[in-house]
Amino acid sequence: FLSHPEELGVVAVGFSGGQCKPGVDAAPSALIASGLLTQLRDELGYTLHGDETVHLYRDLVPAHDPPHRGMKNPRAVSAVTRRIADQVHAHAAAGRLVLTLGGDHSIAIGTVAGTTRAVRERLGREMALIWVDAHADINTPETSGSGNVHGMPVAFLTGLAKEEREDVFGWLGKESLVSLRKVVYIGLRDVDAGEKRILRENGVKAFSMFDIDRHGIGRVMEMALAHIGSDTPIHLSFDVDALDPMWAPSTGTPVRGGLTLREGDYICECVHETGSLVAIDLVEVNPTLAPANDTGAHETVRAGCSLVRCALGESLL
Ligand code: 4U7
Ligand code: MN
Ligand code: MN
Ligand code: MN
Repeated sequence: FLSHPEELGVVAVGFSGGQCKPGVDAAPSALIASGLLTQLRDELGYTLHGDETVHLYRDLVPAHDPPHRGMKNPRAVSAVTRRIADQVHAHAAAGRLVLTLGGDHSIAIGTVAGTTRAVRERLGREMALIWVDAHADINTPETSGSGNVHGMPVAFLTGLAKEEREDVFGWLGKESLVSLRKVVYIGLRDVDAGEKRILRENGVKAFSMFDIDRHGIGRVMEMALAHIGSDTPIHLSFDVDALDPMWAPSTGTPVRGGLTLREGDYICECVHETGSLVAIDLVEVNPTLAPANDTGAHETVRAGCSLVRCALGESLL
């Protein structure tokens, strides 16, 4: 689906407004400092587009941003994700693979809106979305208990959550949405009651940790990709908290009983192997959330780099 599969558009997003813990905005610099982009260029042979500057979007964050429908920082998250959608769209429209380094998971409202629009324009097709996460991130503003938008991106991206006001996600038009039938979850283990109802009522395809234990990650990936169908462009949105805190402790909402690093890498390898990957997000790495003198932040960054390299083909012999 890419006219330039060896060209990588990189968008580094230092944004944390989709949740309340500072520090997740420091992830892109930490990932880049640990050599991720150099490895992609020198070892995997990608041509990188976009500078290594981490975008902070300070000009888009309003001074006064009171809650709307219970959402926290609604105007800031809306304006920043709208800008990200344009950045990602520009790369995808040029036929490049897009790598976005977050940031909290609210930024996927922008990344997925950008790719889905480009895929529709360039190929006239619908895109599939693989969401690897401990959480379903499908709360509507009304079902959310926290008001944190990083728990709502899938609801906005599938049209389950709608808003008229342009400055609070009203800019998301039909062309930016993904069909719920094309969403597949992997790694779920902390899903709110309201979210379970939404998943059930809409028959959303989801592979929880229970399914991974029952069938093994190999069979789960077969079933996940079979659901999407071959010959469908894929956007992979990887929340590092899908990994067990043993591998990725430095994240805002860790949940025990998660994927091993090897299972996470395998998911990324399988998606790479399809040849249908159009974009990947790596989100929710928070290098500041580690006990002092702990190696947790370093390990989490290393795990994140490994996931990205696997999605971009490092394991090919
Ligand atoms: B993440 C939560 F209530 N569901 O809505 C919520 F448990 O992007 C967590 O997956 C959301 O890290 C987690 O706030 C968002 C909560
Ligand atoms: Mn840039
Ligand atoms: Mn999560
Ligand atoms: Mn998430």
